This record gives sequence, C-alpha cells and structure tokens, in this order.
Amino acid sequence: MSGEKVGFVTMGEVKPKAEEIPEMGVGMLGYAFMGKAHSNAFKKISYMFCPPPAIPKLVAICGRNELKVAEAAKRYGYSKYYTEWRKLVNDPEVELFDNGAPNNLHAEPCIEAAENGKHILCEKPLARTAEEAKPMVESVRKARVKHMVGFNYRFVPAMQVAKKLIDDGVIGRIYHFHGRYLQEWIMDPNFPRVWRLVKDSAGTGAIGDLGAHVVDLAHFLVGDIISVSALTSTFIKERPLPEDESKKGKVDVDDAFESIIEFDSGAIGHISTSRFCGGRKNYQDIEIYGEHGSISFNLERLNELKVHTRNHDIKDLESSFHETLVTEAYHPYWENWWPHGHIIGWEHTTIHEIYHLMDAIINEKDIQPVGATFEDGYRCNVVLDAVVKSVNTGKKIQVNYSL
Ligand code: SOE
Repeated sequence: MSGEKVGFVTMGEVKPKAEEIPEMGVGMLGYAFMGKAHSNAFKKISYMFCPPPAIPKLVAICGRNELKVAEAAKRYGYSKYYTEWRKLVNDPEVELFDNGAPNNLHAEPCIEAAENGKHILCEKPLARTAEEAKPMVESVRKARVKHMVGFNYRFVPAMQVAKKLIDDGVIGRIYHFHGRYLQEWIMDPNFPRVWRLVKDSAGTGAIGDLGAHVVDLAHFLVGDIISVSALTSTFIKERPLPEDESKKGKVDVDDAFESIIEFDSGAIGHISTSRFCGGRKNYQDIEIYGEHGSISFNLERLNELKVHTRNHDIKDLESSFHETLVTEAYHPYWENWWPHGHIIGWEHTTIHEIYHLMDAIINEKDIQPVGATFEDGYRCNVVLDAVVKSVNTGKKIQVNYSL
C-alpha cells in the first residue's frame, strides 16, 4: 500500500491509535451510474466502517468526455482525471482498478491493469461473451492480484441470511429456483438507443444486464446450472440516436428473455428479465422452494426476507411465510450502520461489496464464497452464452463451464 499512513482515533480515545490504517489508491473507469455509486462507496467506507481495512485514496477517475469527467473528479474528490483508460491503468498510484465502463471496455483495461499488478473490481457482466471473459481470468490468475465482479446483490444482508439458511440445511433439498428481474425504463419508444441497447457495446440486452445478476444469484444460492431453454423478444426495434435524436438506429439486443433452467442438484426453475414490465422499477424477485422451507426476497424491499419453514411443532407457523426484517446488529454488515429497523438501501450493496474486496486485499482473505471472482464472472458468461445459443437454435442447451 502507499507510504502515507493515517492515524485512526477510535470512539472515546483522545490520541491516534497505535496501529495505523493504510491508504489504498483507487482508479475509477467511468463516471456515470457505477462511477457515482462506487465513488460514494469508497468515500463512505473511510468513515462508516470503523476501522476500515484501508482508507481509499481517490487517485483518478477516467471518462471519454473531458468536461464531464473533470466535473466528476471535482464532485467526488479524485486528485486527477484522465480521458484515456491506458493512463489510468498505468498510473503507479492506482492500487485498485475499478472498471465501471460499458461492457465492451471490460476486457482490455482489466487485462492491462492486471499486467500492471492492480487489484481489480469489474462491473457485471464480466464480458460480452465467455470467450471474451477467458483471457481476463487468465490475466488476473497470472498476476496473482485480487479480482472481483460487481455482483452487488450478493451483499444485501437479507441475501446472505438466505444463503445461510440454505447452507445450514433449514431449507433442505431445493426443488425450485424462480428468479425474475423486471424494470420498465425503456418502455417509451422515444427513449434513446443508449449503450445498453447496442450489441457492440453491451453484448446482449436484458440477458447480460439483468440476467447476469439472476444467474449469479442462482449460482450463489443453488449451484451449477446444467441446461437452459430460452426465448427473447425485442419489442421496440429502433430508437432515436443519443447523439442525434432526429435520427433512428436499430436495436440489435433483446428487451426481455424468458428461460427454463435445470440445476446439477436436481432443482429446476426459471429465470426471466425484462425492461418492459410497467410498474416494476428495480424488481428483482428471488424465490427458493425446498424440502423443509421456502425463501422469498424482493430487491424493492431489500431489508425484508420472507421465510416459510415446515416441521414446526407450532402448526400456525406452518401457515405461510413469515417476514423477517434483516436489520439486527448480528446481521451481516449491520454493526456499521444503525439501530435495528433503521433500514438501509440500494447504495449499501455497493458499499458492502467494496468493503469486502478491500478487506480481502489488505488482510489477504479469499473473495469467495461471499464475493464473485473473475472465475464466477466467467461461469455467469457461460450460462448467458447458453441462453443466447438456445434462443438462436430453439433448442435446450447443455451448460459447460470448463475454462
Ligand atoms: C439496468 O438499468 C441496471 O442499471 C443494471 O445495469 C444494474 O446492474 C442493476 O443493478 C440496476 O439496473
């Protein structure tokens, strides 16, 4: 870590603590949604996690539009800004490279950052295809740096409680996984053809953008997927161009997909995502049905977990689902936040995931099983490729994770 040390005064002490907290130089690629969310996370960790594993030092932020990236640097407190990503990943002060760029800019910058010995957080999906993800995995393995993919929904406290219930056998053998991720943001035909709607920059549409999250949670909670059968639709086939809304361009990615999946464990289920579900804002709905119990979670009410357990000697408890508010001090990450019932929000998922990565870097811990490594990102891309292949062939596709 960088030479500068920061004394840390804990509650009630008047002099800096004997041990000091190292700084960690951060380089951020992207200043839009993920640039904002991750910059917020880095800043909050420095004072909300007491003590933090390291104090993030916002070295540089990078983006193509100089005016906007300079404004972002000032707004978030980065010392420098770049308009070329190569300068960012070669900056000696950058120890942790955070790639929040569009999907077509995941592979090259991450590979060069790994070659330069940077630890890496890359937004999901890891790449546009498994083929593109492969060299990313090889580069971080060769560089022996810490690497994580921004599957932030693993870091919802309720999601980690769900995983513990499954791992502890409370749910028992899993029969069904039902994963839906529904939004409505592009139902207006006049919404412009932004990068998430263009195959060259995104790879796929709802499949890779929203489906990636659900596939990763299926891996995280249930395990390997052995087959996929899927279909998609593009409901609006052309849209105004962002750079000139008087002109229109073809939408060459999916607006939604529906799929049926089989797990190696014998569980079966479905995964569906859409950007055309009116009334659904960020509606990620995960349901798991097992031998001894069931779990139901919805991201729009992310502090709550609905649990149904069987084998109760209190017959009434078997009647339906019981709603748990996951905000107790003993729940994951809650020692850093508020008294129970004082709920947290979406931004905390990115704060928790970045804390997890920084802790793994400073204290030489494994990213897995809680966090997703580039290997997990690759495995997600393999399933997404199977979805695309099933759509294109009309067949059920067997999943092969081999790297
Ligand atoms: C799509 O609108 C999106 O921003 C995804 O790209 C994110 O991964 C998801 O967390 C929220 O919705």
